[in-house]
Amino acid sequence: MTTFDVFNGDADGICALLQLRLANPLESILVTGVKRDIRLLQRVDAVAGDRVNVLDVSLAQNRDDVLRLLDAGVELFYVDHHMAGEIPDHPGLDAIIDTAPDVCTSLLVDHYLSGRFTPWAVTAAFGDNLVTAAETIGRRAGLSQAQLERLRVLGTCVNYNGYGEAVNDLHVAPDALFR
Ligand SMILES: [Mn+2]
Repeated sequence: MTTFDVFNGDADGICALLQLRLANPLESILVTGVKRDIRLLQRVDAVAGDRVNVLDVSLAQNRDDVLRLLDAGVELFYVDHHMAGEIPDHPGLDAIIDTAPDVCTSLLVDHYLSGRFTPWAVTAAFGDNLVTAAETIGRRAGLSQAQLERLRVLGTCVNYNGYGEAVNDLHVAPDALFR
């Protein structure tokens, strides 16, 4: 059984996966790319019994591959805040999708993990320019103004690292940055 971790190469995608892997460390195949490379699931060659975690890429944009993988017997865990379209009703799909404007994927993962790694969610929220949400959740978690400021800089830098035509354009490849 193989696990694939498919994630947007921006701060939100990387910080969402960080939270999941801090909670549940395991070896996985990382599938990611530049921030604008969102049709990531077409690169996933999973078979029955495999598990695919998908973070911060639109289900609407990956719908054909979601259906392909579900039909093949793959288990999908899908967390996202982009336009999803109709969510397939399939026992192999566990989806947490919320398109509210003050939510990002890492905040959804923070909620899913009951706030175990909130500083990473705060970092991602800053990266997605959700400043109010980042500060509110960060303060509630006991972070100081100085700590919030450091996470704001980190989230902003990781977010902008994702901009480029190809992975070679980036300062750090997103999978290397995750590791
Ligand atoms: Mn996002």
